Amino acid sequence: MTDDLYMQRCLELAAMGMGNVSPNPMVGCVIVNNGKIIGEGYHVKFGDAHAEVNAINSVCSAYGDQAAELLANATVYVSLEPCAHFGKTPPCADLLIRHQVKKVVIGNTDPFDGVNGKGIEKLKNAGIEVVTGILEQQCSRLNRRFFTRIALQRPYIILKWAETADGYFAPKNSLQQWISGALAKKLVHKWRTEEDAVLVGKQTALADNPRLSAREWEGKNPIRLLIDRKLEVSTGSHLYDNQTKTVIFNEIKTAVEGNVHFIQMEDMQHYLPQKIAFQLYLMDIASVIIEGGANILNQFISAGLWDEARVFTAAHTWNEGLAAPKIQVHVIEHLDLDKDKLTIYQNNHS
Ligand code: AOF
Ligand code: ZN
Repeated sequence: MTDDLYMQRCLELAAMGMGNVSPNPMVGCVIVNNGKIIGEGYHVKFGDAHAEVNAINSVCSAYGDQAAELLANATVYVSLEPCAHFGKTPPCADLLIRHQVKKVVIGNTDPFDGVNGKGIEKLKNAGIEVVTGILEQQCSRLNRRFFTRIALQRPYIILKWAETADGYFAPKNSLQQWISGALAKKLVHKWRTEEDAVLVGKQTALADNPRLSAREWEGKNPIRLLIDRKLEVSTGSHLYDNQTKTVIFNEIKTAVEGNVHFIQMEDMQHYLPQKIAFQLYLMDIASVIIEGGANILNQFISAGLWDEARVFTAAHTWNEGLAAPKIQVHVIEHLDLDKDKLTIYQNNHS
């Protein structure tokens, strides 16, 4: 029970790395001595120190000369198996062994090739007691992007759209009309700060001229992705404004022009979702939100290439227009916003 509580704290800490550590996992670490938390840390930024290093450092700076003795009697809680490899930083398992900690309590084992049980093995071989699987489900939910990337060699794919109460996605004439309200828009901007990339198709770029930025929320802008087979979207549109990196998948050229990266692909009329997903994997993009249009969303749905769908339903009806995409899987969350409803679906890939 106390193990669960400390692991819960690890998860809170880990989540603070959201949006800044990808494609690495979010990891939190708590160090406990004699029923008291003596240090905490988390993986703050991609390429920087791991959670365990920051937690050990926090003990050293708080307790100075006493730190060594306190650590030698400590239990280290960490939401992911301590690493065993020399990556951008030396192995965390070695660090814990060097400080001779008594016990290590772990949430998930790390499926990454360089670790994958080797961290646990190192700790055990050094005589440290190891407990695994604490709050395992919560830990893997937090790092669902990381686990999906490693297991399936593709990013975690989130679909997002808004529809009217009677199931329409866009009006008959192609003029842009907002379906969902202000609160929904803010939430979408928050979501954009949490994922590596946001993707739209040509129709959406032409109809809405979107910026795809997170300007209504504090945080980083995602990489913008556009599928534009024949390069029909005007270079005067917002996606060409160089404000953030934009990648345009097309059949014409590979080139870099300012902040716009063109990636040429073969035959984009067949297996497009599969090809895009693998390309994003190669680009180290661990998660993507697909924001439209209906054609692109439907292609990913038909291919079964999605993990989560976030659907806003407005109160009003239209009676005609382009039908919204349809999915038949289980709902995990229902939320009432000011004007809209938000439903989140999870694809269980069965
Ligand atoms: C840990 N603690 O806080 C994190 C871990 O390139 P590097 O050196 O940063 O290593 C990245 C890999 O290390 C990543 O793929 C994952 O397996 C693990 N991340 N491990 O012990 C941490 N963030
Ligand atoms: Zn590490």
